[in-house]
Amino acid sequence: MPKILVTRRTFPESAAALRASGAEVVVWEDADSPTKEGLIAAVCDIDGLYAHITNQVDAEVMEAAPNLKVIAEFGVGYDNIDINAANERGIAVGNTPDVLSESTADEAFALLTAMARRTYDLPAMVKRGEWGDFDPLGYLATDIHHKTLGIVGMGNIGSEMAKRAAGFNMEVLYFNRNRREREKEFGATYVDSLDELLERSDYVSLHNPLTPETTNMMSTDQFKLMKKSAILINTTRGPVVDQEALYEALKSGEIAGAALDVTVPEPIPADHPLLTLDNCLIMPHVASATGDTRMKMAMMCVENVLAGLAGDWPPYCVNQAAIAGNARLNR
Ligand code: 8YV
Repeated sequence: MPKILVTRRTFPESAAALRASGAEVVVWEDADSPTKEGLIAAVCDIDGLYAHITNQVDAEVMEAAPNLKVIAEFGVGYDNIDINAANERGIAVGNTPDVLSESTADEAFALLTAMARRTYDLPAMVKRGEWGDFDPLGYLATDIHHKTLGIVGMGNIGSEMAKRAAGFNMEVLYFNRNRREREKEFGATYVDSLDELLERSDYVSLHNPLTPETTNMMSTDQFKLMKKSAILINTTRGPVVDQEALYEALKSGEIAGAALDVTVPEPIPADHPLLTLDNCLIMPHVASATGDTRMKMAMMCVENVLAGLAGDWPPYCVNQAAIAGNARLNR
């Protein structure tokens, strides 16, 4: 009987679907994610791993799991998995693309509107009883319509962000490794450098994956290029932004504000300098966290892991070409 480890609690429906396959299913029910040592101990006899962002699935973990055939990541980003190590071992890796694009863009756009129209700070002021007399120059916000949104990374989530911006009469610029045919659907304009996008945008929203090249992609020089009135939105991965440089940029007024769904580390400690700033809004990495979307993601993980156990490619496989191209591996 194949064995599957699910490293966080999951929906009853997804657990039931895994068990219905006849596999033995172990769900990590602890309040905290497994530590590295805990994960290494738990994977020794598993065939399938249903993993989450808090698991660093590296070569050491894979070495400890000689039977491992498939890893199903709960998320579209899989930077927590060492793909080269998986490729070398013929371990198929699946993720959950597309189903979370709209929810993630919804949240990114909500962060944009919260910063622009100050729904992130004024309600708390009202609750504190500090709503003063009417003042034509008081509580001023920033427009969204007819402002420029710069999207970095025009994949599925970036495209959904562009659609939302079009509905708000924004001008949309984007920077991507390749120019996208889909730009016509929402009238987005391609710029061929990040610098140009940063110089021209009133809002900059990050949607590119975390890779060695994009680590600290946004740092002191990039903040200097941005308008002093600009707002940064990050719903991708924390390490894409150099947080010390961001703190300095926000504190000195180099940029006007930032809204982050993702940080380094996660959770961000309560005494982190960014949390002392009035112009920084931080959410606890929840862009995909709606009940409907998380359920769809869970069921995609089920499909991925069960296909892998059956010896098939996971339907949402990220390393099929790499493994299939390696004659040494006889999957
Ligand atoms: C998840 C995400 O919440 O899909 C992603 O890449 O960051 C989020 O949807 C996260 O991966 C939790 O596992």
